[in-house]
Amino acid sequence: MWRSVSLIVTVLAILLSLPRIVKVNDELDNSTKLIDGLYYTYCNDSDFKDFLKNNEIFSAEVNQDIPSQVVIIDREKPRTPRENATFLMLCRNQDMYQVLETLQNVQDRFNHKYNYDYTFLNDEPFSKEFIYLITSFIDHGRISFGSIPRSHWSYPSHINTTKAEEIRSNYADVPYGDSESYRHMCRFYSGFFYQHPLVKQYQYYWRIEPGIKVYCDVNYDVFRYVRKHKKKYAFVLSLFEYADTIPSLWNHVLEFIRTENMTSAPESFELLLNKHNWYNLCHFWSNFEIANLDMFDNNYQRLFEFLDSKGGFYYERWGDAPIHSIAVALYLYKNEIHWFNDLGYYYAPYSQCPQDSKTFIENKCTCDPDDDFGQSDLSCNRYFLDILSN
Ligand SMILES: Nc1nc2c(ncn2[C@@H]2O[C@H](COP(=O)(O)OP(=O)(O)OP(=O)(O)O)[C@@H](O)[C@H]2O)c(=O)[nH]1
Ligand SMILES: *[C@@H]1O[C@H](CO)[C@@H](O)[C@H](O)[C@H]1NC(C)=O
Ligand SMILES: *[C@@H]1O[C@H](CO)[C@@H](O)[C@H](O)[C@H]1NC(C)=O
Ligand SMILES: *[C@@H]1O[C@H](CO)[C@@H](O)[C@H](O)[C@H]1NC(C)=O
Ligand SMILES: *[C@@H]1O[C@H](CO)[C@@H](O)[C@H](O)[C@H]1NC(C)=O
Ligand SMILES: *[C@@H]1O[C@H](CO)[C@@H](O)[C@H](O)[C@H]1NC(C)=O
Repeated sequence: MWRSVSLIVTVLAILLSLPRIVKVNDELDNSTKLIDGLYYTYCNDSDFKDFLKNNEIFSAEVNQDIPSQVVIIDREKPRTPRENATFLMLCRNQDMYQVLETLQNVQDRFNHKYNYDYTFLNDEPFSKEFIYLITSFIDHGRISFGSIPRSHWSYPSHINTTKAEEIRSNYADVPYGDSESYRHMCRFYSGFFYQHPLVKQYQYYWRIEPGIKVYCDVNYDVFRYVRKHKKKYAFVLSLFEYADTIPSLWNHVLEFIRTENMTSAPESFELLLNKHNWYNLCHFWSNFEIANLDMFDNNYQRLFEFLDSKGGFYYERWGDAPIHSIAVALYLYKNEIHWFNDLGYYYAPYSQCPQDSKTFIENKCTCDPDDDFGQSDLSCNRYFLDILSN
């Protein structure tokens, strides 16, 4: 008897803790409540504090298939017209102050003029402190916080975790080679981020990370640019992958191409080929991406699932950057790929600094043009641009 009561209580608790639309603020336009989650329209600091205090912003239950936390905060009403786009950042609660620094930079150089939304994802629920500080910092637009479903940040069932652990302990000489969470992160950014309900609210995203810098003013709407010019993937920096992280990747890609019965080489495929017709190790550096989520379509999904089934995210250390680059080379036309040459950008240890002095002065850049990684032999940009311009 007591056992069944406690079972019912447990089931009820689980049901109640699932995210669903909570009427926090009736003023919110119904049409903007597209997904299940906790919605709040910001009015002032004390009201916001009450909201955080009085609402269960995360459930204790970690759900396998849906996010256990979805919190959506609107800081602007009515919304000004803009592209269907968001900044996207994956980070941890303890990154909070570095996140603020990134936001200060992005707001100052670009977004105070355009008021694009921000979307934050985490493999754990965001803390109230994180949500409070970040929301207080961004005074326009929609700010979304969400956790990642467990199945999108864990081993798929075909992986032998003992074997994976053994491999990691012998991988320490490769950057992040011995890290388990880094592998989950790379797999998440390869095959899952675009399935997150918060990301699905949008058509375009600009990926940012804690610790990046934007070195120059961005005096035009980059999202408008990519839509108007039908760009699907835009980059700033590119480089060579560590061969040790992807020993079997290229073989699997070739096998995938055969199973897909692709008869002729895709137009952009040569971006990734060396003179022996093998992978040149070049990839777009994916900590910066401005892309159309349409590129993560059924073709992409088949590519990801095929590669995931080979186990290389765990038995090797495949990064999301080569995976995205392979998809770009397989599925996009050259004129859908864009290099933002006028952006100043830094992510440790490399930067892009505009070489054109007019751009540099007009956009108030603060980088040293001689530090531009695009000029280095370690960059693939010159090779890429040569191919993209033909
Ligand atoms: N929530 C969460 N975010 C993570 C975790 N590991 C990495 N990230 C985020 O994933 C992104 C990339 O992780 P980094 O550790 O910075 O990897 P990286 O230095 O960009 O990797 P490289 O570009 O290959 O040098 C960043 O936005 C991190 O904040 C994690 O365990 N949890
Ligand atoms: C929102 O939806 C509810 C119930 O579906 C309805 O009663 C209400 O009038 C709607 N509000 C607006 C602003 O459309
Ligand atoms: C904050 O907003 C709430 C709800 O609109 C209002 O009741 C309250 O008086 C406001 N508080 C302050 C300090 O402005
Ligand atoms: C998993 O890997 C370990 C270590 O390589 C091996 O001993 C074990 O037999 C494997 N298990 C299965 C089920 O294949
Ligand atoms: C933005 O794009 C997404 C994905 O295509 C779509 O579901 C959503 O309705 C769009 N939002 C607006 C406001 O047009
Ligand atoms: C490729 O061709 C083979 C043999 O004709 C066929 O069985 C298979 O379904 C095809 N694959 C795709 C993805 O079309």
